[in-house]
Formats: sequence, C-alpha cells, structure tokens
Amino acid sequence: MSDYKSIANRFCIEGEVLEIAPYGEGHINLTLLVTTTKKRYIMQKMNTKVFADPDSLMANICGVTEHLKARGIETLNVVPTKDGQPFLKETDCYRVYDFIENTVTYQKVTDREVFKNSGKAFGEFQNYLAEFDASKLTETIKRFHDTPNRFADFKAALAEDKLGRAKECQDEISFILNHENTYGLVMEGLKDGSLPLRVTHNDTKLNNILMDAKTGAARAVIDLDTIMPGSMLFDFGDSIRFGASTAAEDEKDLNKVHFDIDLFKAYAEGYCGAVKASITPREAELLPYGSYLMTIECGMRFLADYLAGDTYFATKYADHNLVRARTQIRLASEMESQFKEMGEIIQEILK
Ligand code: ADP
Ligand code: GN1
Ligand code: MG
Repeated sequence: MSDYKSIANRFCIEGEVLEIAPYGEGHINLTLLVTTTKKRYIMQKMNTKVFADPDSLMANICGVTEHLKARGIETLNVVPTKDGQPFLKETDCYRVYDFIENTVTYQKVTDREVFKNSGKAFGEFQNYLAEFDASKLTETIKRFHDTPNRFADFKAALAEDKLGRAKECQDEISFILNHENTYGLVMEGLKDGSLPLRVTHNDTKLNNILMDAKTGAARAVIDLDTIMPGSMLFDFGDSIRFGASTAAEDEKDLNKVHFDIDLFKAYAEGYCGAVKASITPREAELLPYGSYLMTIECGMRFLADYLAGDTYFATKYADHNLVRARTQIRLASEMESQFKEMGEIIQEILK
C-alpha cells in the first residue's frame, strides 16, 4: 500500500489517501481503487507489455474523452500527474481516473434490459467515434482483430508447446484447427472494401461499460485502450461473445454454458437501433458471423496463452485460460448452428 500511496500522491488527487485495494475483473491492467478523505479514484498500472507505446495510448484516450466531453457525454476523466502529464512514466506506468460513482459492471448478463441498454450505448459510442478524426489515432495493438493472424499466433504457440500442455487440450486444439477456413471473412471484406473501416472500441465486453446502479441505464463506456480503426463487426461480435451466454466467461461447468439467442436479440435491438442510419447491408448480413468470429478468436487467444504459459491474460489459477477457452469454443459451436435464426432476428429489427 505504501508504494501505491506514494504513486497516487504524484497525481492531482483531492484529499488524503485512506485505502488502496485491487478492483474489478479486467484481464490486462492492474486496477486499484484509491479512496481518499474526499473521493474515490481508479489507479491503473498500465500493461506496457501489451501496450508498448503508452504515450500514444494515453494521447488516444485524452483525444477521445475530450471529444466525448465536448458533446456532453459522460466518459473517463483522466487525472493528470502533479507535473501536468496524463500518466506517470517511470519503470512502470500508472494512470488515474475519477471513479465513476453509483455505477456497476456485470460479469454476466442478469437482466435482458440491461444488456439491451449496453447494446444501445455501444452503438451510440460507435456513432460518436464516427465523428472523430481517425488520423489522430495511433493503432495501439497492431492486427488486434485480424483473426487469421491470431490463428498464426495460435499455431506458433502450439508448435512450441512450451509447457507440454497441448496433450491436455487435444479436443480444443482440434476445434480451432478444424475451423481455419472460417477465419478470413472480415479481414477480406476490409481489404476489398466490401466492409467499411470505422473507428471502433474493439473490446466491448459488458464489464467495459458502467451501468447506473439504480436504473440499469448505461452511463459510460470505459477501457478505451483499444480504440482504433476496425470493423463494426468486432464491436457487435465481442459484446455477443461475452454477454449472450448463460454463464460467465470462466464458468468451469460447461453444462451451464450456452449461447442464448434471446440475449442476442436483446443486444441487437439496442445496438442496431443506434446504428440503423449507418450500418451497411453487408455489415448487417455479417452480424451473426461476426459474433461467432469474435468468440472463436477469443477462444484461440485464451488457448494460445494457455499453451504459451499464461503470459498475456491475468489468471487466477493454473488452467484458468483453458477454462476460458472452453467456454468460448462451446459458445462458438452453438452460434455456428444458429446463423439462420440470428440472421432473421437482425433482418426483422432492421426492416
Ligand atoms: P482492463 O483493461 O484490465 O480490463 P479496465 O479499464 O476495464 O481494465 O478496468 C477494470 C475494471 O475496473 C472495469 O471492468 C470496471 O469495473 C472498473 N473501472 C475502471 N475504470 C473505472 C472508473 N473510472 N470508474 C468506476 N469503475 C471503473
Ligand atoms: C481483455 O482488458 P479486458 O479485460 O477488458 C482483452 C480482450 C479480450 C478480453 C477477454 C487489450 O479485455 O481483447 O476479448 O480480455 N483486451 C486486450 O475477456 O487484449
Ligand atoms: Mg476491461
């Protein structure tokens, strides 16, 4: 605590620090809740292994949050250091945000309406980003949702099999290998222009949005680290991957894990309602496939990290990444058999 306290005190925070404690369920940054005599803050040790250029990353965040604030939209408020910098850059990098009070994040959808609200909020967020000058953005992680490239990384981790773990997950490995011919569609569409390149959030899981604790309405989209050019299918798909499931991302009992098409519908109602004016027919057609793609991509990323010795995602126990990979594979395989029904839902909402 005392180290963290001295770090917190290098920022323009109000009051005396009373307590600093780990907070939230993020997989990438170390998130701490700082309580002072006056208010609360979120302090994060930034993951500079994942985000190698923290200066550009924070410039993106400052640019986007200023853009949103100018439009009266609630967003993260970056608390500067006492030297007037947007983050502390030493051996480790830290940043501080105001804690957005009276909000909650969900690790699992408990209420259809809340999920629909999150869809509306992510759709509206997409619209605000469309007004943002993309040339001001740095690509914080190259080829972030380039699924064929993620597949190449997966195969490299498998070939190395550093810890001899491949023998424990042969079925999961086969599933990922056997679906190779389904990975290219979005990247091909972006390349040949049949899908528009937009500015997207790229990490639209439900715990990256703060919902009002009383009303369940969306208050603020957070975790702005991966805002960069991408496809709308990434944002829609990643939300479905995480939220349209009957269980948490790391549920161990696979019998509890199912793709819930009614939750898909709830999210689609919120999201498509918000992007109706800008979504292209091809994007609309691919929303079901995009959901599958983001799910299987995440599954191969978890599995690759398991094979590589858990160096990327934060884990709480030895086979945490394998457990996560299994839920994603289960969901992807259930989605695959429901493309037709999902497509009909989208057409109905957009007509
Ligand atoms: P990661 O990149 O590791 O996912 P996030 O930025 O998403 O880190 O933060 C992790 C969690 O901390 C979020 O899911 C949310 O619950 C909480 N959180 C982050 N920023 C704030 C904030 N400004 N106010 C309230 N809660 C926050
Ligand atoms: C990570 O940062 P967080 O925990 O919101 C990851 C996402 C994955 C997600 C899986 C920068 O999201 O891409 O989909 O875990 N973020 C990064 O839960 O890799
Ligand atoms: Mg997060």
